[in-house]
Amino acid sequence: MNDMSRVPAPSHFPHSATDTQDWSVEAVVALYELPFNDLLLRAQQIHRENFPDADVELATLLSIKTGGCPEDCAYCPQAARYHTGVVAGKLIPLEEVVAAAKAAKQNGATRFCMGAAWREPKEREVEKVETMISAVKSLGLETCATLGMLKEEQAQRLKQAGLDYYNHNLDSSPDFYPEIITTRDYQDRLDTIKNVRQAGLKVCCGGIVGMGESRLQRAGLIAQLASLDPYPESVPINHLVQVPGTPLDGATPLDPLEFVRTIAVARITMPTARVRLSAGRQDFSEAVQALCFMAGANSIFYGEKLLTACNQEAAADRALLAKLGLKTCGAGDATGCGDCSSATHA
Ligand code: SAM
Ligand code: DTB
Ligand code: SF4
Repeated sequence: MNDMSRVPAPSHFPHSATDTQDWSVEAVVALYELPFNDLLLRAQQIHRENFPDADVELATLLSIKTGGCPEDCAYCPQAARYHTGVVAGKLIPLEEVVAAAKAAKQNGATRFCMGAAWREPKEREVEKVETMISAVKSLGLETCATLGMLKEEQAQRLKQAGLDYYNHNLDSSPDFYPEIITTRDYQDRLDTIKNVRQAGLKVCCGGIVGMGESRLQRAGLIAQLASLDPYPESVPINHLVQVPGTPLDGATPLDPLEFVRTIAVARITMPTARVRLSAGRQDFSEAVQALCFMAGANSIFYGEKLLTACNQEAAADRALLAKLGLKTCGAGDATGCGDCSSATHA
């Protein structure tokens, strides 16, 4: 049953990060429960008010340290304890990172995200990643890294090396989280996000849906993200990539329209964020992905590979964006897409 009285009127929605408000789980559920077209209309209105060009950001991922991770994230093919066929490697050489970043830029990506299968980086690892960040930044790409838990001092060092964004996901709602991960708790994640903010880095933080959580729990994730003060500049919404050998392989698939609703709710509650249609996108038809863009998604992971799993082919992405008449953020422009022209999200 729709109860519009629980949904803030459009004029009361926050329109910049300075307007960050506490989103109750109940208010987010009320958005989810709107008739589909009402939800999409509202999301698209808010999207256009904040992103008049409606451009799409292309972010390319590279795994700089694959597999062998001591954590027990039930979705993750890189956890050493699951037998997924992912071969554990060492931190890759700088030259490989630079070559991949050059190729990503050549293909039109504006953001380059380096991921490592660590619980947290050691000091000498931070040093090596600093060198990688500086090299990627000097190519004129926006830089992002996801290395696990981070102390404030480490975040400061990465910032000084040229890091723009740090990705650290909340992954799920606080109540569902213990069913997915037991080796670090929700507060550890919030602490890392705080450390990243304190260091002056921009935050990339989202989660995964399709892990068997309820709608209430999806709303719980979005309420947590939207109530971060300020909310993240980038919000990756991943659709579980089911990997044989992980405990979540075989989870009941999410209704694709529920995924579209999740994108719309993220857009409405975090109006100036780049909402990224992230991992697991290749499971959705072009029509569903088009609905995600209508719902306010304005970023994608772009390139044949995510970290270890396959992504939609870059050529297929270019064809889809062309078919939909969607522009991408300033390809080849060192300033990236100049997204979030609002002061706090610049
Ligand atoms: N090890 C670091 C950490 O966990 O913070 C960084 C890399 S980790 C792979 C980054 C994120 O990828 C996870 O938090 C999760 O949201 C996402 N992820 C990992 N495996 C996934 C899967 N099978 N499907 C969807 N998203 C996944
Ligand atoms: C995020 O939210 N999704 C990306 C990125 N941040 C690092 C990772 C997706 C991983 C999908 C499974 C794999 O490739 O191993
Ligand atoms: Fe390790 Fe990150 Fe995978 Fe968790 S998500 S097992 S911390 S690589």
